[in-house]
Amino acid sequence: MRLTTSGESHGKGLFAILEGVPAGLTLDLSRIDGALALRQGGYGRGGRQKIEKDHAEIMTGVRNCVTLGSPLTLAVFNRDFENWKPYMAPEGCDVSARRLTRVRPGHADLTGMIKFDTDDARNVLERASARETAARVAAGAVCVQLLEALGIRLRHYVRSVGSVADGREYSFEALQNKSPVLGMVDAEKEQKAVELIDWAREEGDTLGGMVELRVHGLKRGFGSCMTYREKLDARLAAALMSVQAVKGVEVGAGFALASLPGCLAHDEIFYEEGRGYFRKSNRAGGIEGGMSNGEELVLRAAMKPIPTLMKGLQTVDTDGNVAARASTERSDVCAVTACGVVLESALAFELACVVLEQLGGSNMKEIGRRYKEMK
Ligand code: EPS
Repeated sequence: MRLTTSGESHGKGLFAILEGVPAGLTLDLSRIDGALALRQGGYGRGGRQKIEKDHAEIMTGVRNCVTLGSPLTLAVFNRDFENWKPYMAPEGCDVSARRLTRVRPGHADLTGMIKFDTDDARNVLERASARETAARVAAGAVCVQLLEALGIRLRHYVRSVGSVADGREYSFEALQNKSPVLGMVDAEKEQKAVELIDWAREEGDTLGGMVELRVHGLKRGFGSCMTYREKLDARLAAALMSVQAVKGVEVGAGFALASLPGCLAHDEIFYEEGRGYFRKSNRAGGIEGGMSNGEELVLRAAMKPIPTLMKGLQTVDTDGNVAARASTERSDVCAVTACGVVLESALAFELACVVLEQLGGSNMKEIGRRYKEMK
């Protein structure tokens, strides 16, 4: 499969073209808008989400809710474009208004201005904005349904917000009970996280956090140890790192493994007649030698705090190169809950790519048959 997204944060909309979706996949279209609504949610979001009510219009590739095998085009139109038309319209607009020159540390503003040779960071930030993730979530919701048709299910939850961390381990089933407020499982921790977000809002500050993602039902043997490009962990990590504001990814016990002796770091192998090979632990996060080993996939991604702080960090105004406070209009205080939805979408797309590359096939029937035949 191949996914291209396009669109600016305050332009006409965000668009996704998803090529290579097999024919014969029945889609529940309401689940696409459901995922978009979840992406807009989470305690700590800013003013933009009050303006938008994201809806994906399916322009191509689907007939009577079933995929045709042709490229899917999904369009999420920006309601806010009405307000931004005078400054964003492709057909002509006032580019001297809404300039951004007090560049934000942590954002694409400064490097983007130099790289793309512009004296207005607006030309860069419009695309660098996490608003782009609406298109990725729309496409991801298709990929989630493709994987589910094979019996592969994804779930995620928020493990930490700022310094409030939930260190417990949860079964895949337990993740069903995460809270709609922040997407955490532990209610007490979530309450503390909500209080921390309230504090950050008052301070004009922002908060990041950690998301854990799980994949249940993936058979062994996806990815390959034979070439570095095919390694499943490398591909999935790259997919998660591609999400705006993500600065770290780990697989299984990840960074903690570096400080453990080998006897505590690996998952010993057992065999029982009828049950086959099994493990009593999953520190590898379901991936050994760059291949799925049949255990649940466990990945974590760390999101940095959003770089638009209402209190404005120290920076330079590129008009005259004088010291200034970084630009602010409105911002999310914390978007870790939304980031979780985006991460799951990015994971679903990349995993669906891996699965389809390995199984081959043009329609869901033959792909389903081949997946069933795998051990
Ligand atoms: C976002 C929309 C944006 C930001 C945020 C995510 O809308 P606006 O710029 O109009 O407020 O709220 O994007 C950023 C964090 C960013 O740095 O650009 C969205 O829909 O997710």
